[in-house]
Amino acid sequence: MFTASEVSARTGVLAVTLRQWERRYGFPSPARSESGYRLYSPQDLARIEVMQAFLRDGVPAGRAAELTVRGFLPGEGQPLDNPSTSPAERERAGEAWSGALLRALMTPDMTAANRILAEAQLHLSVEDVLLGVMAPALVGVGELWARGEITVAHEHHASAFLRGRITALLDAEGEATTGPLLVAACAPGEQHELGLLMLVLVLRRRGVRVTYLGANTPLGDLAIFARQLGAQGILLAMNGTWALEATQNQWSDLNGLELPLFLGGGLMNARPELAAALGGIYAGPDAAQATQIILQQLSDPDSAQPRSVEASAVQELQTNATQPQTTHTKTTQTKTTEEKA
Ligand code: B12
Repeated sequence: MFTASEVSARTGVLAVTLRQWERRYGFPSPARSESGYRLYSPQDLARIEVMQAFLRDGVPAGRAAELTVRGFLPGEGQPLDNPSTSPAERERAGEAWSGALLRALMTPDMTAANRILAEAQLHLSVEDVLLGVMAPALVGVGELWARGEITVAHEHHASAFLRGRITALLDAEGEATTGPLLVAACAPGEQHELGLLMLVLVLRRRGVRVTYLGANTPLGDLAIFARQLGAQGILLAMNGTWALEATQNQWSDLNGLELPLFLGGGLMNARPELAAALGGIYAGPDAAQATQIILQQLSDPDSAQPRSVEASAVQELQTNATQPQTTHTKTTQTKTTEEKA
């Protein structure tokens, strides 16, 4: 067995880094001496060297730890996560896991849901798991709910489970210490946060520092926070017309920030022109494309769409938004025909 300083001397990894990996990734998992000191086994030592090799290859720390813990070696292709696997094959695999995940969530059988996600994570990149497995399962949940085939309880349970899995991946990824700094929030009145969380994770994996605030964020408070942090940009999620009026009313609270304001989410995907009408930048339909657009914009600010102060698109949508919304707060049994429309 080796003490932390012996491991440091052999591998060059500082004791403080070893403790950080242990805390963040659950690896290495040293035994303890009688007096409480960490003792590393030869296997721990070997894994630390594998982790270092992944890091030298440019693999982000969270992913490197994930691969190391699963017993992969640098350069060793995984069945579906290597360049020789076609996007179509990865898509088909994602669809199969996504269907299985949806069934498990609706049963509900959380042991199966965990197993399916673990398998998917073993074979697909984190991005493919988020966008090809979890996101379609969530869309499936929404369709079942809208057709009155599942209860609000089923939807809440599935959302809470997936939120937990995404935040676990975020924790495992850890925070970069360099790189552009962004603040991410849901617009005022917006409760849908899972898509934005996915984007935060994808961006962090590209070395962007993103501070995540959460659902329903007043824009004035967001501005104060972004200024205090010295952020270089803001991500704002808007998924439905329910968030539009408050966002437009509070938009002037962002005046003077002089930062790119990236907009996305379901509403923006349906009406991309609203982003410029509000005064922001539409950053793309999903987390993968948004990441590219955001990185491009941060490195070349002139590439942004021109900002416009035309509010007519927003006003027109607000007028149409007065029609009744379906509600997740009613059970399937009590939904009226009008609400389902
Ligand atoms: C889970 C869920 C909820 C949960 C959210 C829990 C949570 N913690 O997030 C709760 C219960 C709160 C909820 C509430 C409501 N919901 Co809901 N909900 C859903 C559901 C099932 C999943 C949402 C989701 O996570 N989707 C998956 C993610 C991955 O997709 P995404 O959000 O589009 O994100 C991607 C991109 O848009 C982009 N992106 C996302 N954010 C951002 C931000 C930026 C800056 C950028 C660049 C990109 C970006 O990247 C993401 C990843 O690729 C959807 C079904 C669906 N089709 O999505 C319905 C759905 C969105 N809800 C719906 C409705 C109607 C509602 C309610 C109005 C019901 C009600 N009256 O109570 C409320 C509105 C609450 C509010 N004020 O926000 C409808 C919306 C229909 C419409 N007209 O738009 C849907 C589509 C269900 C349906 N089929 O009818 N909901």
